[in-house]
Amino acid sequence: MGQTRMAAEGLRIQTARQNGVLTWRVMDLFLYDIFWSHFCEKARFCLDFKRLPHNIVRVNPLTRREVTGLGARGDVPVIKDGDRVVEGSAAIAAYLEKEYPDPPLLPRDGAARAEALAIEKKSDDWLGPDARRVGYQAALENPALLEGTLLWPRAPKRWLNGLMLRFIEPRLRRKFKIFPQELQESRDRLRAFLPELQDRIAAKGFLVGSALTIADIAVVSLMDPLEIVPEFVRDPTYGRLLAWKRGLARAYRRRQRTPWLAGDPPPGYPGLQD
Ligand SMILES: N[C@@H](CCC(=O)N[C@@H](CS)C(=O)NCC(=O)O)C(=O)O
Repeated sequence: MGQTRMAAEGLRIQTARQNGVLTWRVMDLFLYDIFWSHFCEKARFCLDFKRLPHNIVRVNPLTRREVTGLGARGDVPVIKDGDRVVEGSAAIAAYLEKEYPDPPLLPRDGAARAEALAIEKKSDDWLGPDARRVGYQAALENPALLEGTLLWPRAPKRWLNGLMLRFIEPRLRRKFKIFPQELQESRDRLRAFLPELQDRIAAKGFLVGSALTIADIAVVSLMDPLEIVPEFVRDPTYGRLLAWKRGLARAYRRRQRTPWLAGDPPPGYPGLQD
């Protein structure tokens, strides 16, 4: 499918040649997004990889009314493509692959495809939530890391951060189960899974086969909160994996959290860098 796309004053038009017929289609693809969410980054990465022009709708993290208004549960990411609403990064990746197959997120070979999808699933089910849990724990211990996202970075609003933190901390802990036992389980799972991933990239620089797949997109995006967790980011055991993640993210021009390698916390969680 040959495609050319152009954007004019927010109206995006796609021409696609399918079966020799040139069709025009107004691109009204919307991503409902919270900019520091690593699951949203996974969806953004897929959209950008497929070079799909889209509009970003910023979701209020406290009310989520932009997504509940669509009939969605409230989690992000959500996309709306015409009148189709798709919730969750895995469903979004699968939808995009079906509707906009070129370039592909999945290998052609059946076994490799299954492998890539299995890594994506394990990353969605565990890596994403585990990295988020240990990431928020580090941030709650060092609230400066929350400035710019959940807390205000500048006075005078900044003076309300203590109050705001007292309001959001118990909610965050309940929502993402940031409690001692769950934290320990997350650390244990990460310590088992990260070396597995590290072994996989050794051969060809990608998790499956010799090209980027949804497995790489999921892992690179969902690992990102670990950049602010000293016990992972400063442990040389994971050095090769983190270097791979940073290199791939840079190659695809993804924003990443500032690694907290030494000294004071990096300013602003997630301290996103280009
Ligand atoms: N499995 C879902 C997970 C999405 C998810 O956990 N999203 C978080 C943001 S990172 C969310 O919206 N949580 C609800 C909330 O914080 O209220 C996916 O792959 O999209």
